[in-house]
Amino acid sequence: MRNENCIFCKIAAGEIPSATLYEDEDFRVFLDLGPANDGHALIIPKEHYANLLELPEELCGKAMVIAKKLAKRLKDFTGADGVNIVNNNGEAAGQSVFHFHVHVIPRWKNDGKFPLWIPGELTDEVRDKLVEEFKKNPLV
Ligand code: DGP
Repeated sequence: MRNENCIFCKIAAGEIPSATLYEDEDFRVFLDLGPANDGHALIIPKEHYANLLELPEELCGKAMVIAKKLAKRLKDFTGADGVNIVNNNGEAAGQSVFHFHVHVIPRWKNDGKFPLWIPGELTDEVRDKLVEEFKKNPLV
C-alpha cells in the first residue's frame, strides 16, 4: 500500500535519499531534516498508513520496539540526558506529514526545546465522565 503523493512513501522506498540509520522489511529509520536536536530521528513504516489510528496492531508493537532500541542507542551515542518519543496524529495535534511516523528526539538538560503542553487541571467532572465511559466500554 502506497500513496503516490506521499514524500515518506518515497523515502521509505529509497526513491528520495535519506540519512538512514536502520531499515528492515517493515520500517525505515532516518534523520529528521528539521531536527529539534542532534540525533532527532523518524521511524516510518514502509507501507502507507496516515497515522497511528490506521496502523495495524502488529506494526504498532514493532514500531515501539524500534523506538526503544533507537532511544537507547541515540542516548548512549550522543550523551543526551533524556529522549522524547513523540507521535502526532492529525493536523490539530501538529502532524504535518500524513504518513505515520514516530519522532525519537535526544534531549539535554535545559536545552530549551519544548514543553509539549502547558499543564492544566483535571476537573472532577471530566475525570468522572471519562472513567465512567471506559468502565462501561473497556478499551480491550
Ligand atoms: P510531524 O510534524 O510530526 O508530521 O513531523 C514531520 C517531520 O518530518 C518534521 O519534523 C520534518 C520532517 N520532514 C519533512 N519532510 C522531510 C523530508 O523530506 N526528509 C526528512 N528527512 N525529514 C522530513
